[in-house]
Amino acid sequence: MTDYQTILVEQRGAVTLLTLNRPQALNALNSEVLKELITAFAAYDSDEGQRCLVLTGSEKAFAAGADIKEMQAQGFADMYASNFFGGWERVTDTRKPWFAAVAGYALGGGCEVAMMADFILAADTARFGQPEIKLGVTPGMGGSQRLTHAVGKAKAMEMCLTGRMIGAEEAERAGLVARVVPAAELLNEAMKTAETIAGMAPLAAIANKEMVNAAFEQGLAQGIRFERRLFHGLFGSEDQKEGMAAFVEKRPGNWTGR
Ligand code: CO8
Repeated sequence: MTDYQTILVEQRGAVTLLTLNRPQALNALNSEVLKELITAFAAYDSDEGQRCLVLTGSEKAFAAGADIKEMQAQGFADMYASNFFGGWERVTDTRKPWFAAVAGYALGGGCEVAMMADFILAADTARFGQPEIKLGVTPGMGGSQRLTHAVGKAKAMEMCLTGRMIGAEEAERAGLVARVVPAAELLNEAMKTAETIAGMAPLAAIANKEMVNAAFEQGLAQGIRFERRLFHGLFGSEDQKEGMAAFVEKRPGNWTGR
């Protein structure tokens, strides 16, 4: 297995558990973390035995943002020439399901990475915010777009303009997180949820993910057409035959991913 410095990767059955591991910097995201995440996500996506991935951090911080110390001295030309942090698209291009299990701080880039996930499962200790304005900058990893899609203009604007953090309950009410669980239960709940997803027909999981994401990328009529085409397409799969036969025969489906 690849030797990672800033993340921990563990396979638990069909679930990949990926833990951000820079405790000295509250899991701040630097170029090394991004490079390792790209490798780990690509390995997950191409491993047929892995069916769901959980991205998590520590009790204190999912991630306290992009690494300010790495960015501090850079100028426009440095950022633009290196397309700094442009590689995150390689994480969001992951086709198979993955979600974020967030405890503690998810700030700036940390909040943005959590929002890249298919959904967020939050501990009651989770705190979300886009405090970049306090550093004289803005979100830069999709936060202004994804946060606004998730919580609407009023709350997104208030959070971006003031840097105010919101707690897990407020985040759930606002639609930012799927579910809040007690902090002590976060990992158990995340594994249970991941195992549920891992137990589903793999092609259907990818198709469900693609069509829900389409709702953010295209208009309603186009999205509905896309959904119908994918739905039709699954009738060319063995797992559709198996899933429907299993229902009629009152037994669990036995998936091949074909
Ligand atoms: N970057 C680098 N180091 C950090 C970061 C960070 N984002 N956050 C925390 N650390 C470090 C601290 O410097 C400290 O290190 P040291 O012990 O060497 O001084 C260590 O982690 C522990 O942090 P604190 O002592 O500050 O811990 P506290 O419990 O007192 O405070 C907070 C916790 C409130 C989370 C505080 O650390 C904080 O405010 N952190 C910064 C939060 C922030 O501003 N995040 C946004 C960063 S900018 C960003 O994410 C932009 C993303 C877009 C990039 C796109 C590029 C194209």
